[in-house]
Amino acid sequence: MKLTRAEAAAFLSQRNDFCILTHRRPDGDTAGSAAALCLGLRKMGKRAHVLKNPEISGKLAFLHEGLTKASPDRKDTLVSVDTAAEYMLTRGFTGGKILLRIDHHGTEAGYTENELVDPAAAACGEIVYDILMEMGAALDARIAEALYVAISTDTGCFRFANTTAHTYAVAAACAATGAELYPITQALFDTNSITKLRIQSWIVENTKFLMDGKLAVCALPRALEEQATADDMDNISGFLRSIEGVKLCALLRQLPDGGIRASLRAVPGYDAAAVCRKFGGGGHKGAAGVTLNMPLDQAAQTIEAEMLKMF
Ligand SMILES: [Mn+2]
Repeated sequence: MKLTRAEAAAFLSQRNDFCILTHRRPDGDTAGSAAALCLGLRKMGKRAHVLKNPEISGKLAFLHEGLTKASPDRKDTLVSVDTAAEYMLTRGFTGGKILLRIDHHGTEAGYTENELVDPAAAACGEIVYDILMEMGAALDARIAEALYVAISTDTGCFRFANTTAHTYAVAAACAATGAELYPITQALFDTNSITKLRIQSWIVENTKFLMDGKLAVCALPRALEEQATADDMDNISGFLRSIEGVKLCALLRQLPDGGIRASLRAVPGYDAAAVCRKFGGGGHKGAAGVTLNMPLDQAAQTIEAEMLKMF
């Protein structure tokens, strides 16, 4: 069933025990949304945990301190945040009925009993904020930090085209709590490791540009990532899009299990999700992804051919 924000708030208000699920290769939005929802529910006197996500990166780990547990309890209501499909749920999750999905990915078919999916929200964190307000949960500095991580990461620090007045309104509400947001901005958006810069340098030298530089495709060999952390690789596909003239781009990476993950980015007027859907993937128009089971160079050719059709 599709729920409104008020219905989702009522759904959560009626229950007392929660386990919140994040997605694989967790980003700031899923990690921050889960932390904010967990903390907000606890403030309302409920028992809430985030299911431990073994893949959480060093920069995001602070969000889940003191909030996680290794497995859901029988009485827990399972809630997923920012997770578009069942197969994307965190590796720590071994099964169970998810009663509510809170998300902003509009491309996938529902996989839960109830869902609140709003593709107009730049970040899932914006929806979590709305629900907490509906529930009457006051923000505190820690909830504000978590929400700020969620909305700032999914908007590239309020630079992407998905940023709306509501995004800024949530950021303002976060700042109004007195939370220290600058250190978060500095750590997430204004700090680069040498490893990350070396990988970016390799990308500059090895990206294939087509259609007068509007289309860019880069296939990253696994060996290049061996020294890299999850933080080094975070939004590496956004780096390709930042190159002048690039409208639609794809960065392909070899996953440890042998698959190829293609991450696509697009400026308004181009649709990254439409390309990914052709191969069973999904996402947003501006940012989408798909996993392909074929050699790296073949995957790059396959994605490139489909992207060319967009021109
Ligand atoms: Mn998100």
